[in-house]
Amino acid sequence: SAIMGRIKRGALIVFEGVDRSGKSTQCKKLVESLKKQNVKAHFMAFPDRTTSTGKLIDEYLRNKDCKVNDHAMHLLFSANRWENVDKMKAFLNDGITLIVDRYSYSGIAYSAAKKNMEIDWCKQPENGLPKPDKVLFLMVNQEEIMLRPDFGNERYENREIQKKVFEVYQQLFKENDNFESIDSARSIEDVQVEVLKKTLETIKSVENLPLSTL
Ligand code: DGP
Ligand code: NA
Ligand code: NA
Repeated sequence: SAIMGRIKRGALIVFEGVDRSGKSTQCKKLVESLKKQNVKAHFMAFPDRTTSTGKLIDEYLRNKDCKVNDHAMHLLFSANRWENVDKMKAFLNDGITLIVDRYSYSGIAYSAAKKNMEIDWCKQPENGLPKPDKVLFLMVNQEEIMLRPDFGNERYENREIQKKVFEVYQQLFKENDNFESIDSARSIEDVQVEVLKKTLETIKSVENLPLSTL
């Protein structure tokens, strides 16, 4: 009723960046920070390795010898996002802000980085997914990251691929007005202060606006 008023929707906040740029750490801290301020928030990560498509994706990422057609693999990653759409919309409509570790832009960047994969083709299966209200792109020194001891375990973790992935991300950055660059070469705490500020601003600015689609 008019007296009850509408529930203000949650914001869809996505973190993007190359491997080991600090996304997961920042996402988890951000959900904690928001909850401390009594802002309803929920963490999600893509690929979601727990679902049936996620198990295939996990096998593909961990086993570099696993050969699957690149186009088929792209659609599988996309399906993994589509599987979660109803859940995402339910959270947002309940006024819960979603903090998401990777999304469609990872899908486009990592697939288009491959030979014979065109960026425009890669964008198509993402059409119609909920559009992020803000994409926080974590910027780091790639050379430094690749020296870390835990770098290099999974399929895409090599210099050549990461460089191409970054190039596609740069193009996406130019094309999308929801992208914001965050200097992730600072301390975890300093980065967190900035992402919390951007997130709170975004929540406020979209709470009465409808969710749009990619
Ligand atoms: P993470 O769990 O965030 O480390 O991501 C796993 C890896 O999968 C990472 O190298 C990025 C890549 N990735 C994430 N989403 C997609 C996608 O939609 N398509 C492709 N090809 N790769 C993806
Ligand atoms: Na990774
Ligand atoms: Na390509």
